[in-house]
Amino acid sequence: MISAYSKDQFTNHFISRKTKKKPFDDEVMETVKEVIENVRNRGEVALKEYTKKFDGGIPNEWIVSEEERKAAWNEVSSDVIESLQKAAENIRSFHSKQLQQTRMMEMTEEIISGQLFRPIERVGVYVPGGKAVYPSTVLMNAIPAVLAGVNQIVMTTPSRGGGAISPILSVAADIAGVHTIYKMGGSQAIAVLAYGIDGIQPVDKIVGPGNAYVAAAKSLVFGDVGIEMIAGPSEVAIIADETANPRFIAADLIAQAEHDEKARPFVFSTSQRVLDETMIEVRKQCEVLPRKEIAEVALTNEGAAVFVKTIEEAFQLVNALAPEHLELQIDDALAHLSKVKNAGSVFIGHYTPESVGDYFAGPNHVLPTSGTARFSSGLSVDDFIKKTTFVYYSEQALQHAAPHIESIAFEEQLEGHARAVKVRLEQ
Ligand code: HSO
Ligand code: ZN
Repeated sequence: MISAYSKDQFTNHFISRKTKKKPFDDEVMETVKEVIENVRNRGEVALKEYTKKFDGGIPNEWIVSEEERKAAWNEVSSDVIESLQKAAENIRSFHSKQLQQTRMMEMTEEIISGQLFRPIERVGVYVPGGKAVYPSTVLMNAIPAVLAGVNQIVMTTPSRGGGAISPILSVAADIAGVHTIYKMGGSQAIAVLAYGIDGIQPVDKIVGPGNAYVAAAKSLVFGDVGIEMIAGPSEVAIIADETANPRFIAADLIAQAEHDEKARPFVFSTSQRVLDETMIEVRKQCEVLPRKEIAEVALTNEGAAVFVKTIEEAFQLVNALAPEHLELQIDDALAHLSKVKNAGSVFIGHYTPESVGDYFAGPNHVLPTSGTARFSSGLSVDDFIKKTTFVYYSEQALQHAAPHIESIAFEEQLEGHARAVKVRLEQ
């Protein structure tokens, strides 16, 4: 079901930037442009029209009430609540170590310089509410914002036909520490987060996943607000050697493939036997998978199995691919970690499936996709922090620096810059 690719075929098909697909097409972009302009110009009236059309009904209030948030807890089983709380603890613990204090770079009598760390004031977390309802995504997006000290964290998710939102998303929002929840979805919700409407203030940064319409909307409002990234289809690259268990590899490829039809499951192995047995296992395990239809499409259309001569060759390919998730199902896996140059998150050894990280271990599951791990990182506390630099010079320090500042200023033909120094020293 998964196609075999040679090293070169894989490179041409999956790594070459020329063959890379866009995350949304022009038609989606045109529709979304119109939605955003309408919400921007006509406010709540337009929001109501689109909500009726796309969510199937208009809620009485845009904001989820305290009573509704309390009631949601009775609709979720206590086991699930306990699991979400444990996961939240791990995510909190991992991310709290990312926090940084205001930093001094230089501190003498004459010169002080450093960096101030300040949280973003208002953050909006978009959470899909249709086919995919992921409370784990609420935790992953909101907890780092809470830890960063963001003053107002709002979450928005579509109502179900104008009624309540998904109760488990509401419970996850409570566990994470989300302040306000809106019952709005789609590109119209992104427009409201970016520009506000009467009674709803705009935010400074929007994070969270969504379909092509939400992704297009985020890319359009970027600049007026911050966004964390535009996520493409989810990927896993598994490096497997002779010691790998084909049942484990198959299970992890399928876990990736069940996300959606465009998800990309890749395996690179130094053992043809492991690859062959993995293919048999994939078929077998797919048979009894509830989301079999989706997984099969992804495995068949997007998947790849690549035979490599050495583990080094596998790392070369993977570093060029820069996958969102990388699994090392190899002997003494930890010793190979230093070979990873480009990857969103790495899962080390035979007993660390990606699911550990998707839900529980603590690292974030919002990760760079489509090769963007070459230059960017997964969501972290840093995404909710601004770093403001500061500098202090005494009169004496300015005197010492003056000739250098002046000479560069003259070279740039910015006489005014030189004078701003001179005027102070002439007194
Ligand atoms: N694998 C997804 C995250 C996720 N998995 C959510 C299950 N729920 C992207 O990293
Ligand atoms: Zn997942």
